[in-house]
Amino acid sequence: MNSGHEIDQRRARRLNLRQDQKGPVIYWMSRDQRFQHNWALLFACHKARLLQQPLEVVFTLAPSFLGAPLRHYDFMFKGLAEVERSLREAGIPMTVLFGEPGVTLPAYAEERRAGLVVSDFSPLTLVRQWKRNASASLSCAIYEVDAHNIVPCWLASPKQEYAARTIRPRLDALHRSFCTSFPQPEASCQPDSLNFCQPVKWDDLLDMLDIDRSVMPVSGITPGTAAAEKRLRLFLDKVLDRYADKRNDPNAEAVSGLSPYLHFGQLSAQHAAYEAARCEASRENREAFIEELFIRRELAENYCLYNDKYDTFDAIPEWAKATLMEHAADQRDYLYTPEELEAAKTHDPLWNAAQLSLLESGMMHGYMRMYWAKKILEWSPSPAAAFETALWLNDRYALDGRDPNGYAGVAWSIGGLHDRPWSERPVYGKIRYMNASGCARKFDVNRYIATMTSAQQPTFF
Ligand code: FO1
Repeated sequence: MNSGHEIDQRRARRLNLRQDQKGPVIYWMSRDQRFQHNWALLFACHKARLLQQPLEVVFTLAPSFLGAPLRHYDFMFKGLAEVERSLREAGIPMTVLFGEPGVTLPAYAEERRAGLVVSDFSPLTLVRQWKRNASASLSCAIYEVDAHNIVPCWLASPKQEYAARTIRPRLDALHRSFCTSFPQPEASCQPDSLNFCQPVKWDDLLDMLDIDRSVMPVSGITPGTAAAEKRLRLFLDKVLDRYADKRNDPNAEAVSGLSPYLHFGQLSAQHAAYEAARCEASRENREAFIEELFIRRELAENYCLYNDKYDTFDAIPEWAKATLMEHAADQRDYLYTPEELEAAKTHDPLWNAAQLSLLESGMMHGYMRMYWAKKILEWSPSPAAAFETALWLNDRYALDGRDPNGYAGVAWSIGGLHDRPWSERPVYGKIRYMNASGCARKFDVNRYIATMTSAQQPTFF
């Protein structure tokens, strides 16, 4: 790297025991879909320099991905096309392989006689399966670099943590040495021209996917790293100074709006935290934002890494399972099917408004997500069904769906994950309770309902 930054070797770990060989270096991009502020790409550049070999980036596009509909691929492809342009400007070719990643990646590495492969980190079961399959059949070394978290997930803790208060000291202890600025990615042994590397045909790839095309792209947010940077700047300069006391008011728009960019890796959480620590806002506001962006988010990663049932009711703490099962037969005042909930057709206008914002914008205010999920617990036939329905709706419509934050969020709301027992009541047992009058004490619920149900926001039904 040109700025003397050495990469902290603790960010990388080996996924097989093979040695680096003389051959091209491949960065197998998946989670961190960006050119700047990407430790996996920087590690690959570092290896390419050491081996004096060319570097290339590969994205393996699976025919489908955990039920993601058109909305998510539209956002992801627009971001990836921007990455392709940035890489091309740096003389780094990008290739997209269509098919089962655990098969297409090793086959391509073989064909290219790759010297080594660098992958980025994801705790999700499906992606870990891809990597297990790829690592087993690769004849070269493969590394995994945590480019998504400030503190590498496996370093933060060797086990599932109980709550924010148990992981916070571990993260705080490592924060200073890991939350640094980034060097510029640089590949010094590239071919003179990239004419051999055809531009990716994104539209053709979109047509090849086996996906649900009824969940349409959203219009209110622009995909890609450039838009993410703009949003981050606007948030730090104009919004953060009222974050601490307004972040639980859905009408105040005092949230970062960065979660889709963070989910697709179009923005680095470390870069956001590094800039937040240096902006004008008060210490209280900066710390409140870092708590969400760093502690809460990396606690969610820890949950998914060490609890392989993370997307099921079984993953929740034993005390919560016991209390919910004790109240499983309690009278439910209202019962709705997943389809009725999807259509925002309940008796509760506040809940309907939250669901409409999910349908319409692909986003839901953090405070409303808790209320929204807890009412699904209240209005579903069983806690396990509620867990499933909440994840199904979140992953189908939320731009940041299929993400550790989402799995931990539903498990917190419905299953008391990372929370504690509260006073016992019907249906919830000792799970923390929320209701509309509690919301009304915090913000103007009628204004929120009016905004989300206003005529200019056409509904899907
Ligand atoms: N990552 C990939 O490497 N290949 C894919 O085909 C792919 C599809 C995809 C669809 C929706 C979505 O929300 C994420 C998707 N991802 C894909 C990227 C994704 O961010 C991560 O790989 C996983 O979230 C693992 O954390």
